[in-house]
Amino acid sequence: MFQSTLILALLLSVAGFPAGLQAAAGHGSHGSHASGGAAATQIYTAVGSVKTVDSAGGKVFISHDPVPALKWPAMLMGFELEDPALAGALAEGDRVSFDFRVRDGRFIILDVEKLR
Ligand SMILES: [Cu+2]
Repeated sequence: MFQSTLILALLLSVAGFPAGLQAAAGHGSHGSHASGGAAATQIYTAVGSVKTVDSAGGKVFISHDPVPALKWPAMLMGFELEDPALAGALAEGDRVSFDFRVRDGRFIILDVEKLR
């Protein structure tokens, strides 16, 4: 009786270690753009230069500056536009600040603002 109580107490203390130690989402190399699923609802902001606008596909390729919150280096990558109409306001060479969300390995721009 005493022993099983002691074991239970030990189990509880082991289970109580800090649970916040999740691995950071790995961006991987420039090519892979892997993402963790932990922060699906978080919105990130980045700055970059528009390289290609795919209006029909609702996508835009942006050469973005580093994104410290995601441990991303600067790189050229594709983003989807949550509202494809956003593509109409963008042109190659635009310097933009944009908000995006990471969901299921996809990078979805919610809002774009032209700089200067
Ligand atoms: Cu990137």
